Formats: sequence, structure tokens, C-alpha cells
Amino acid sequence: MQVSEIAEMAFLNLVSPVRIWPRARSGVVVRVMLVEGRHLAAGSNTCAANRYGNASIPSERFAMKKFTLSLLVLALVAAFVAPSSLAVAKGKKKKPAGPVVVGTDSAGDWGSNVDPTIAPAGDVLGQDLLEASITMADAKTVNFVIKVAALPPTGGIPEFSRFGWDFTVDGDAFAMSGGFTDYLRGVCYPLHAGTCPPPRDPGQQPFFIRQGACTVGAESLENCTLVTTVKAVFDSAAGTVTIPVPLDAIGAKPGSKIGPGSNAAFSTTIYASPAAVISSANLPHDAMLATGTFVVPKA
Ligand SMILES: [Ca+2]
Repeated sequence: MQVSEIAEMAFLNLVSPVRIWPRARSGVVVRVMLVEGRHLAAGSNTCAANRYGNASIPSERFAMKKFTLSLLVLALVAAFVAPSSLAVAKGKKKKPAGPVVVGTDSAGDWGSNVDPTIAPAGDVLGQDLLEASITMADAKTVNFVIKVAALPPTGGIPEFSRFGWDFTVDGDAFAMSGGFTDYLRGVCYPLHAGTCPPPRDPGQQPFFIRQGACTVGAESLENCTLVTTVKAVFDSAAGTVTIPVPLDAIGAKPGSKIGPGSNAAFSTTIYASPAAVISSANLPHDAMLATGTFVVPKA
């Protein structure tokens, strides 16, 4: 509060039944003593004005003038207080961007591409897709979150469930896939470099992010490159698979648009399927078409 404001309020305290006290930290405290004219006219010693030490009893007309003045003072005080309140609101930090749902899918439709009656097995395998969302894990990492109807503690039978998510970053296409374990592809992953890499341990819950011609049957498979491998989090209680991806790894920065990609094998963008070395759309699976776009928030 400015010194001039304090001085003005001190003056207002003298001429009005509206009492204004500056408070050290949080701006201004306003206390209103509404003085009813009949109490003043009757000279009642129970009226609010007398309790605060008014020695003379004003006339009813004078009391009404003071009441009008009180309203004017309130308006003035509001004019003083409002800008500071707005300043506080503007000064607050923006909340982190919440999850953006980029795709949804029906429950109970796993395997319907082969036989609708086998749908219950989708829960046992953790492959019945419900929702896909994107959110920030921290300033440098984006979370891709797949929600399923049910997720066993093992993420489905080990080496039996694989999740895929194809996306774009400002138009550049990426393919991402992985599972609770994925030793099949850790040992030999034919979808990049055209040949099996030296045997290695991909670690637990690995997700491979690739770029280039990575579809089975592509003519230039040697152009399929492994961008990075990340470690996902499987939360069976929440039924979610969360894949944290560093922004740097996919060339994303504040303001970048992470949108849906395309997958020739499944004709969609997100899928859950049995984890063969090469997943096939001919196997029972569940697929979800993502249509939403997540914009990386600016710091
Ligand atoms: Ca589903």
C-alpha cells in the first residue's frame, strides 16, 4: 500500500463510519459500522457510533449523508483493493498442463477383430484399451499414458502383451512399442537396422522408440532407426501404462505439437497385442485411434 493511500484512508476514517485499517501483509482490512438513523436520532447509547466513541449525536439527515458517503468510500476502497488483487492473480505461477486425452476406446472389445466371444481374455492380458492421454512428467519429460480395463501386476503374461503408440512431433513420425518385458526384441529386434543387434538386456518395462521405415515388409528397413529406449511404469491398481519420454529424444520443445501418427500394420495409432517378435494385425488385439494433439507447455 502506498503512503498516499494510507493518508487518504486515514482521512476517510475521520469523516465516515466506515473504518479502514491498513494490514501489514495482505493489503487492506475494511470494517463497516452501519449506523441506523433512528438510533442516532434517538441518541441511543447502544448505537454502534457511540460504542466507538462518538460524543455528539448527529441528526437523522446528517446520518443519511454519512451513510451515502460510506457507500462512496466503499467504492473508493474497492478501486484501491481490486488492482492489487489482480496483480496477485497475475503473479501466480501457471498450473502445470494437465493430462490431455487424445483417444478413447470401448471396454470389452479386445479380440473383436478375430472373435468377439474371446473379449474377456483381454482383461487377463491387460490389453483392453480404454483411453490414451499425454501429460508432462516434468519440464523435460512427457508422459504417454495408456489406460486399460484391467492390468495384471505382471502387465499381462510376461512376454505376451505389447503396447504400441505411433505419434508425430511437429509432423515428424515416431513409432513406440514395448511391454512389461520385451526380451524377444531385446535379443533380436529386426525392425531397426535391418538385422538383429548384438544380444542385450533391454531392462524391465522397455519401450523402444523408432523412426523411419519400420513396418514389416518395408523396402528400406535399414532406414529404420532406434531413437531411444525408455522404461515404462505399469500401475495395476490404476490400470495404466505410463511411458516417460525425454523431450530431447524426440526433438520436442515448449510449443511443440505431439499429434497422432499412423501405423500401417494395425491401421490405427495405438494398439495392445500379443507380443510376438513381430506383432501381427491378424492376431486378436485391441486398437484405438488417437485424434487429439498435446502441445508441450511453455516454461
Ligand atoms: Ca477396448
